[in-house]
Amino acid sequence: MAVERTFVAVKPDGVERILVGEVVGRFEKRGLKIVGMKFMKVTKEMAEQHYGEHKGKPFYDGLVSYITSGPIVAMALEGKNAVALARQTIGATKPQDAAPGTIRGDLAVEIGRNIVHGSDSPENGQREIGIFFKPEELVEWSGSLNKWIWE
Ligand code: D4T
Repeated sequence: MAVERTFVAVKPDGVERILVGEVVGRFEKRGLKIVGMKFMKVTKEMAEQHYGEHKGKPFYDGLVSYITSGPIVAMALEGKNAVALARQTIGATKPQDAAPGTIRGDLAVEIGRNIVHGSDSPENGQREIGIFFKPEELVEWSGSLNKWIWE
């Protein structure tokens, strides 16, 4: 399995609810390596680029105003199968369908307040990291625990 990168963000509701540490900790403990992280406001232009595939859908305007309503924590995470592992840790989009033990299954109620975002493919991971990070903001480092996490 190839090493992948995925874009994960703690959305404004997660920040407002003081869940940053809880959410970031779950990815760290899962074994995903942080290679980029910043606390930031999302501009309307970034939101429109990020959620371009949803333009025209009934929830689009609400989605853009929600993601731009307050600060987020943007992360680039790296690991074998990082996209699928992060999505599994996050849980189903609709919190009522998300399994207990997942972030949304444990902490969220509404689809429009679902705490966290994770890329849905390695291609989108690269694309979304490119929207939120400049290349020099990404850090290459070899975690000393990697040999205990990856075979
Ligand atoms: P994100 O992108 O936030 O990780 O969500 P998912 O990958 O799990 O889900 P998605 O792309 O289908 O939806 C993006 C975003 O839109 C919100 N949404 C979605 C909503 O408010 N109402 C809806 O009916 C749907 C389908 C939630 C996540």
